[in-house]
Amino acid sequence: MACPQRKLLKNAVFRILIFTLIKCCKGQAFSQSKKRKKVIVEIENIRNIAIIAHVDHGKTTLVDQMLKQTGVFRSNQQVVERVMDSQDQERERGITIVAKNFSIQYKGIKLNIIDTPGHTDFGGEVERTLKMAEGVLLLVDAYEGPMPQTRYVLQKALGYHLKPIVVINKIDRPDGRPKDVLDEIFDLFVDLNADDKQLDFTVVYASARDGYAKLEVEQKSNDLAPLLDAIIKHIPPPTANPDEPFQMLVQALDYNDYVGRIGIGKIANGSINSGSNVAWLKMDGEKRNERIGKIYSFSGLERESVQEATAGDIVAVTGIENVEIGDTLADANNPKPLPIISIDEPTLSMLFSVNNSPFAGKDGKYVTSRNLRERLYRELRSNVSLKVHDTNSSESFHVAGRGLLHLSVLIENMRREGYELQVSKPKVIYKEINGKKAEPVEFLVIDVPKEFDGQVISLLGLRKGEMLNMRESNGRINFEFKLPSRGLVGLRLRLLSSTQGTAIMYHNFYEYEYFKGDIPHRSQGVIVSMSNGDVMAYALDGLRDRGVMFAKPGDKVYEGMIVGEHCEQNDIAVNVCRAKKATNMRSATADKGIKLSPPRDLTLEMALEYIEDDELIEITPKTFRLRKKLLREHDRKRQRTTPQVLK
Ligand SMILES: Nc1nc2c(ncn2[C@@H]2O[C@H](COP(=O)(O)OP(=O)(O)OP(=O)(O)O)[C@@H](O)[C@H]2O)c(=O)[nH]1
Ligand SMILES: [Mg+2]
Repeated sequence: MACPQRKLLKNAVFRILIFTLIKCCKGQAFSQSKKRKKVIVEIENIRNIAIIAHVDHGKTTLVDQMLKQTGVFRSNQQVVERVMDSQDQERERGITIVAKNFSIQYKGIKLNIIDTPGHTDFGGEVERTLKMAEGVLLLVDAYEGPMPQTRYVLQKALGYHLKPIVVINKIDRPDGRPKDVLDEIFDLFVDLNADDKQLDFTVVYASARDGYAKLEVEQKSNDLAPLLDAIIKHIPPPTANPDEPFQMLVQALDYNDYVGRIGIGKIANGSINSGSNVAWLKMDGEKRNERIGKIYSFSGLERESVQEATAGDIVAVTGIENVEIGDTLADANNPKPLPIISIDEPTLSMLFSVNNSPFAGKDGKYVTSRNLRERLYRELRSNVSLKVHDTNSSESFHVAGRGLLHLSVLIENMRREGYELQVSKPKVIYKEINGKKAEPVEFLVIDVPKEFDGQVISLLGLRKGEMLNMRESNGRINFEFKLPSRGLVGLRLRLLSSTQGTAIMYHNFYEYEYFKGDIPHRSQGVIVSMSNGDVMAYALDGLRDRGVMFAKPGDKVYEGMIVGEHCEQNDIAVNVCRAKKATNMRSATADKGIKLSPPRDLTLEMALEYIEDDELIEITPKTFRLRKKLLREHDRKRQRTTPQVLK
């Protein structure tokens, strides 16, 4: 008896032990999963901030001073102005085109900062980077006050529930009006339906140029410490769950010859070690297992290789060759995608096609449709608000962007890289709303001396502009209009010429509204070359009364190339290569005595605004030329007489 009893007891004790063990484990697991959900921690030693503003309100200048005053540069280091504007076109045009990350250390806290562009055409850059931040510095010029792009970027920041600090910049300006500007900013917040918490924003007054900031206009200050302190105090630290599986949304890309493609983003959860395996979750739903290479953390303007990075920090990772903006990198065992960034749609499109002019292939390295296609699709990887589509012809591609500058910066980059191409007149992108045709409408601000108010009103009236507001101060009038985007084409040129160059004009996309009816086209025709050869001074002299020339003696032209603007409505074809009969010397310099007015110098943007539907711009690495689509006068005449099918 004793034996079986002992066996039973042993069994019972064993069972109880197992049961307790299972319960314990279960309990622990349960409390761990409970803990996992609860552990949302504030990463106290990090702040992620985007600097946003209207164009030229001083973002990049403020960045210079932040870098200088927090010891990123050596004391004797020679630093160029606006150091973040590192691309060629950024330095030449004096504007920021691409948003960029850097970091500074202040009082033991790492500030990851993003300098963003202020120009409306690069709004997509602001949108793509805002999700990396928990707060924004909204810079507003102490004289100009809130402008169209201030409204746009603030609206986006409020939409993402980012904490704003308002920085009224350029308070060194003698014409500054910081108190009024603060009222205007407050009104803007109200207008954008900011909630009570958002309305309770902190205000800092600053001179980015002179490197100081203060909390009251009357205070004295020698440095940016009040602004940096305000950032630490008011911008919330990132919150994340370091114990959750790793997740990071790729929000920017970079490339380096040694390591290849680099994905940049904020680690939303968990942590990652260099060389570890991750799941690469593409936007189209595809999932791949990959091994990441190195991890870099931002340190000043440099990137520092780190072994491990944790939630809340903004990092750059290598090793995933074709990673794209919008992809998620996630824990290999528990892969979950993060929400994709939504970017406003493009409003303007044009056709990019292979150069087929008589001068094609003379300057360019990349001239084929394959070259063109590959380059355009490559651009999509980092230019988030651009769209490219094939057309029925293998020679042409639809390229859509957020404005003329957005597209012309791309064209200019391609030209510098050695591409040849032709582009057509930019067209706005129509939509259908409630079964009716709708078009993009811009919010437009024009500032002119009082004596030119009549010109502004009549110019805008012709283009279906609708005045929203008109304010007079210091002898200038500030107009606010709603205007179909179509009406912008050529407006800047006309406005400047009718206000003796004194008008200031800013616009940005407002919304889609029902089609507003026809807007008159270019009022003048063009002068077209009817021959191939060198432009002769003698020939231009004979054409003085016919209009303004774009070409000058010695320029090479071809039949169908546009060489000037006709003073009347119709186009004319002329022989600009005609030489003096007596000498018949076909040399442009032979006509020494002739004094011509200087030709009209068009920039690429002016040319894009200028051309009509039957015209193209031919772009090569060395130059650009305006041309008719149909080069022969005979073909153009035939087209004019062929009845057009009305669409
Ligand atoms: N007087 C004065 N001028 C300033 C100040 N801050 C910037 N500027 C000038 O304003 C101009 C534009 O400055 P940026 O720093 O390039 O402006 P931004 O906001 O980065 O411009 P985008 O990136 O193109 O939108 C430059 O000529 C600066 O020198 C300031 O505090 N006072
Ligand atoms: Mg800038």
